[in-house]
Amino acid sequence: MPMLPVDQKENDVQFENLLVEISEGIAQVTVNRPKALNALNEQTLKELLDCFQGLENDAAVQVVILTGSGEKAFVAGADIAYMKELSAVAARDFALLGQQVMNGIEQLTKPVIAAVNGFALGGGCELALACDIRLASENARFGQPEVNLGVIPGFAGTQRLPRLIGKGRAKELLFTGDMIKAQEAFRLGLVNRVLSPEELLEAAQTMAKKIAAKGPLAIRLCKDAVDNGMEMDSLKACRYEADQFALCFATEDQREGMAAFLEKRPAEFQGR
Ligand code: DAK
Repeated sequence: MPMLPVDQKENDVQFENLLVEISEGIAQVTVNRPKALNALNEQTLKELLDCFQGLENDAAVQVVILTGSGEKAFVAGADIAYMKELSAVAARDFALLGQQVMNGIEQLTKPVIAAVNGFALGGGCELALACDIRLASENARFGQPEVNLGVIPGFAGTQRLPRLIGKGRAKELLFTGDMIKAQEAFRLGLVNRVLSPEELLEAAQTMAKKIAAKGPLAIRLCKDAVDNGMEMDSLKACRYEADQFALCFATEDQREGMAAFLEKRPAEFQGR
């Protein structure tokens, strides 16, 4: 990870198309290409890959918030100007890079909250889908408009969207390319909550702080149990959960959490 410190804040990291601020265990990553409504070109995807690898390795980071800069867009998609002239081979490389980014976010051992502050279209919707939790501002708009451009989603939207909202609803969005409002996304289960634009980041920070106060190893194992368990049949998934549950008993945090409850005091988790 290019750990180039920016002027004032010690823990912040500098990229061309991302803003990264780290404070009190919470990293806020902002995709910052407002001129192109934060569309994802190759450079931005590479930076996201580097950034999330760095956050994975940074023990001080417990929760990540992902958002877009400006008031208009979270991420308006993969960069159409960049993609227009791609050869089939380059398109495959681009799709693989994008999938690496999305998989890296999904498999991060720390929770990632998407704070969707405007357009989340195509690759932008797929980026939000790779996050663990989605909060949306009232002006957020979601859609998979790839078919309007003569292509299909390339960053696993055909896979994550049906897993999240069901096959029929996902196919409607994927086949029509329709853009839906935040409230409709909420109704479909695509987002967890809808907030006013002014409240969005504050709500994401509040949620992140609440999660960061828990045992980080328990959160990590919980995320792992949900994500991996969802890909197994139910019997195997329950056994997998039992194994992850057992692993908690190898941690100091489990002893601390239970002792704190019995001693009627707040737990002080150390992530060990
Ligand atoms: N890419 C590049 N530039 C974009 C962009 C995008 N996705 N979206 C917006 N922009 C740029 C616009 O071109 C415009 O630039 P200038 O003309 O000012 O230079 C600027 O952002 C402002 O946009 P508008 O002027 O269009 O703003 P409006 O408010 O009028 O409209 C909009 C906002 C979000 C409704 C509109 O910009 C729009 O429809 N944008 C495109 C949305 C879209 O179709 N997104 C999906 C992109 S396709 C794959 C890999 C990946 C993918 C597929 C396959 N493989 C390799 C297999 C993923 C594909 C996608 O994500």
